[in-house]
Amino acid sequence: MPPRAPRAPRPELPLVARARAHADRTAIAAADGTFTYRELLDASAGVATCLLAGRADLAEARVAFLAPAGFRHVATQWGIWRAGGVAVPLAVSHPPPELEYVIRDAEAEIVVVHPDLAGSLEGVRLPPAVHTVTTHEAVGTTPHSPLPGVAEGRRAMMVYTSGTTGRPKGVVTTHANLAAQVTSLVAAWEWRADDHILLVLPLHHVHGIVNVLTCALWSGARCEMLPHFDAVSVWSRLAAGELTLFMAVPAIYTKLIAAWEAAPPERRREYSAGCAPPRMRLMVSGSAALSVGTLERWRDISGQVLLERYGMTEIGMALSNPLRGARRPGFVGAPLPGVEVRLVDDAGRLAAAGAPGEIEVRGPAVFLEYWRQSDATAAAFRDGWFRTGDVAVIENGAYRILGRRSVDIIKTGGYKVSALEIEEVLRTHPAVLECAVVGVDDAEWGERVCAAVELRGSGELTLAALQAWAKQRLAPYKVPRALRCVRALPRNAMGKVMKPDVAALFRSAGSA
Ligand code: MLC
Ligand code: AMP
Repeated sequence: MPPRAPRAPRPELPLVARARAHADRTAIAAADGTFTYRELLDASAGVATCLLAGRADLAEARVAFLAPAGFRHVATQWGIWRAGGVAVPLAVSHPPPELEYVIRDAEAEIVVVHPDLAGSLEGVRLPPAVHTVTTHEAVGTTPHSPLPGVAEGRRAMMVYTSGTTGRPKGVVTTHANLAAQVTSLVAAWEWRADDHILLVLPLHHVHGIVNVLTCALWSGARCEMLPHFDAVSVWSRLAAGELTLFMAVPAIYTKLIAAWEAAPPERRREYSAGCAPPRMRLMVSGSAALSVGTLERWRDISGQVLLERYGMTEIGMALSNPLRGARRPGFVGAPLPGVEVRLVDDAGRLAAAGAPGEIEVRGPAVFLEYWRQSDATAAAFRDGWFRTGDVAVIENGAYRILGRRSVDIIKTGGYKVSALEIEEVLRTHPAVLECAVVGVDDAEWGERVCAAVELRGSGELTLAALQAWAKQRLAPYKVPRALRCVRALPRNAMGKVMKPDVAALFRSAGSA
């Protein structure tokens, strides 16, 4: 019998292969303990074995998971990847209807849930075929090899994002997309194994998942996690003087500034000293526009000039101020390594020099597709370029974001929400005949979600009652923060609601 040809080596994900080189370094420090890369490799192999349940490969089955930031969250994410599945992170803050929507839309085959959050799933009507498992069972499974090889072109993750049409869409990224997003930032911001970052962002969006967690783990760095954002806890970790990196949305910097201002002088000195270079080497802001006032106040407090960058779920990060060299307040810098960016006019022609245009992005970091929405995917691209819907201008080589093409996209606290999606839910309230939701500029949150409502008959509605009702149905950051009950919404001659006039209702009367 002729000798058997040696088997081709199974492709191992670069993130996993790289972790082997850092086996004894600390990967995660969180409420559930401090863990090395070796422990992460072992635990994620256990998760993969559990999810596979005897199969050779999950073959891109979607695995939704609901776990607080911590070791088990990360071990589950890696375990899904190592088993050949698609990781669908669920938001710890979401009420049952939002969780159910994602689980059903993604057609998740398995839901992994942390026991502390099992209550959140109680109100979720899971399709009968869905199999649930706890993070503890999964992490505690004895790993057995071999795990499947996972080629880089395969689907890796689905993050849900709101758009101008319909309900949130699953943004599908491949392992190659994720690697491109990560390597671009690792190069631009010079991530290294002795970096130590504090994660305070939610783990159902790319800012937390890619820019903080995955960049850290790709680099052999230490990712320390807080279960949720709390300004005083963040300041005390900064004050300890151990961190080298910090990344957050502008609303978080605003809250940190307020907490610093509320602290006694001695504490303020400790807080500020903890941000001092060279140990703290980079503080980044993104996901929403950083006001020059916040940048300047942060510089006064911390001595750090925030690096502002621009990105999107579909593309990872596209534009960044430089790590070395001058950072221009009010600007988001230039294209990151491996990312092509252009500005185009309404007809899709390159914008004239100095003229505003829509940002379009191309490159290996750009997502594969919206899950099961081929029309929306096709509409999102023009000649191979992804259309972001954001408008910018280039001045002296740096991009400045001017706004968005659609009034129906709101950014609040760094979260993107769709006015239309909120309106659709509000219309199901028994007292609401018609409504219009707008984002109103706000110094603390960037924009606040505000709702103008035409009531049915002689009904009454208070903001508190609407909020209590909406919280059961919508993510907390989609719940309206101000309400105006009007006899008739402002409409044009065609009967279309005029959103700028709706927003004016809130500006003129203050918020409440
Ligand atoms: C909360 N509150 C709000 C609000 N969110 N009020 C107005 N607008 C909002 N958006 C109120 C609550 O009702 C509550 O009020 C109080 O604030 C505290 O609520 P909380 O839920 O405890 O808030 P907190 O945990 O402090 O949340 C704030 C935050 C959070 C800034 C930490 O919003 C956050 O984590 N944002 C980051 C989102 C993110 O990661 N985006 C990246 C997407 S990816 P009361 O009266 O009840 O006390 C992306 C691509 C890219 O954008 O480029 O990165
Ligand atoms: P998301 O769809 O949640 O990924 O959010 C992406 C959107 O956030 C972008 O399309 C922009 O509108 C916005 N965004 C991200 N970074 C910035 C920034 N630095 N300045 C202004 N807007 C930003």
